[in-house]
Amino acid sequence: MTTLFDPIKIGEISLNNRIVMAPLTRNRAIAGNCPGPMTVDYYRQRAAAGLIIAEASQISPMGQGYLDTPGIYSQEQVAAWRHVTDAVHQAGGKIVLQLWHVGRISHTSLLPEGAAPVSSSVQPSKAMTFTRNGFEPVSPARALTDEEIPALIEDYRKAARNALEAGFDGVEIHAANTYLIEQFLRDSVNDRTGPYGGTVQNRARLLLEVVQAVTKEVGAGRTGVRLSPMTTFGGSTELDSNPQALYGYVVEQLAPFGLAYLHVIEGETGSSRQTAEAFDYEALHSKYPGAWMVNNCYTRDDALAEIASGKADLVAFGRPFISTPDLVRRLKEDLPFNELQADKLYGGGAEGYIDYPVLPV
Ligand code: 8OZ
Repeated sequence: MTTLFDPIKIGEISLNNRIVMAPLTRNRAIAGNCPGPMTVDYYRQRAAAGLIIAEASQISPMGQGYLDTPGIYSQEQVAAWRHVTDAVHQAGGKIVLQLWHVGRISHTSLLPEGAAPVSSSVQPSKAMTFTRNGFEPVSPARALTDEEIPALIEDYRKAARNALEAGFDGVEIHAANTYLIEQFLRDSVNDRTGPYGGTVQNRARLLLEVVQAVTKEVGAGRTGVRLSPMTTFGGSTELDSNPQALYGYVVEQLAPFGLAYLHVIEGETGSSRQTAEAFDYEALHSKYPGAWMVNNCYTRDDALAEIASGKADLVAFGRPFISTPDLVRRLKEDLPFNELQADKLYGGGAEGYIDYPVLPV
């Protein structure tokens, strides 16, 4: 019987176990939106994960939506990330980078020359973002024109190339959690006409063109995709009118690429796998033959059962990995996790970042 602790090869990437560190925004980038020395320690401490998905990193200055998040568009950033990937590899781990464009979840104060955020439409978002002035409502967005889409896809391609140059084992395309690609997927946000709006096929076009460009650049076996069919972030983004049909189509279209993995956040990100409106994740999985990663509030027991039953190939843990650098050992030996310092999640220094204790050997 397969367990959480067994190795697995996903695409071109060989993992020591099926425990994944989820991508986690920590807002500790330094000048130039580069990961700094503390970030090297943070990921090195967690390198026993089968796979680390490094935090969402903007593919361009316009892709940023929160203060002090790292980027993957400049050579300075590539050089800074190299220290992270070297540290993780020296510690025996594997690490991919999450490619991020926030779309409308941004604020003019974070964007070049105070530009308005871009999205599929001008539909307002109720989301808040974190800026130099604390939490603020996001700024009104403008709709990208169809003519601007090739340059956007090119930004994803270049970011993927940069990630591989920085030593990452691959990339994850962030198509979840209310950000730009999801703003094209869902009819609650996307009211466009033309090739990127209207039908499910048209709304999925941006994601599939990004996947095409990125897989061509770095190989499908080094590319993952993340989806969150039922996430609303407390209602800040409405669900699609028919999530099962939308995400069913998306997964069917992703299947032939032969990706390293598909990463599915079940339910409401960070709070519960149960949602008021039901979603059939097994039906979604039945359309997808490749490695299937599940995420969202999994306990040890849940994760062990999920792998043993074959319902998933990989289980991602978020907050437990923040508080407990030696999470793999604690899962293996069934030892309790450290307590999370929730007030230290976003921004700040070493405290609540690289000072969580590990058990003595
Ligand atoms: C929390 C705070 C800021 C960003 C996500 C990238 O939810 C994020 C994020 C999470 O995917």
